[in-house]
Amino acid sequence: MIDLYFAATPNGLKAKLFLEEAQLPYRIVSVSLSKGEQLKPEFLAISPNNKIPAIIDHAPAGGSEPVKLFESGAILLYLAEKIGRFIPQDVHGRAEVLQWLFWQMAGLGPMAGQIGHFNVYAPEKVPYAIDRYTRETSRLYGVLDRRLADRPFIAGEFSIADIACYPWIVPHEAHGQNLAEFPHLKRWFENMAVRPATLRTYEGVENVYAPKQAISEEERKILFNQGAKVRA
Ligand SMILES: N[C@@H](CCC(=O)N[C@@H](CS)C(=O)NCC(=O)O)C(=O)O
Repeated sequence: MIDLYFAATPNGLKAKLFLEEAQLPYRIVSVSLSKGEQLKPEFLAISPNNKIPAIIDHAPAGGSEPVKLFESGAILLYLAEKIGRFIPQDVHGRAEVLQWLFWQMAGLGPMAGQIGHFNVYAPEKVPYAIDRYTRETSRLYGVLDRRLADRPFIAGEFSIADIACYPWIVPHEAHGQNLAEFPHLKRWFENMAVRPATLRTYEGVENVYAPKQAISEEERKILFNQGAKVRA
């Protein structure tokens, strides 16, 4: 059994999408980010970076003690290796997947996250930041579009690279991107969207960049005003 510490954000959805694709038994432990549950000592013991997703694998290979893991890329790689799926075994195929997984973790996620923040959550419009992150996100969408021009999935076969990227393309409108400008990416995105595991993952999930009600000052402090000191 795997415990998934989860909130329905792109990074949280990556881990859920993997578990649905793999059909591994898991249970969701909801972490309310706006209430600051990610800052509680019991969560920090699993995820010292105070961010979701995190997992506890209660049945790791070799029957050892439970494994605790944070960082969505590490989680995807760990789980793919655990079940021997969604990452090829051969050296070339594996290298392809790794580079695109790390590209998502270090590029697409952080940059798209910033433009989502400045477009939706920032208390005032900051034109320089909006311009910089819109352009960089657009560049990254372009990289992915070219990559997908001659293959159905990012690393050839379906892999954790696709699982990592998909939840970060879902909020393309909040990123200020028009998928019609990225035809190969659009085709991949539409194919990914109708996979049974994707449908199960996103069932009942609200758009994280369209909060039903504006966030309160207290929530804003918890989410966007953290410093080096952890306040539980
Ligand atoms: N690099 C991390 C980023 C995780 C992340 O940014 N999680 C956000 C939600 S998408 C979070 O937990 N934010 C809560 C906070 O910053 O307090 C990963 O990929 O797991």
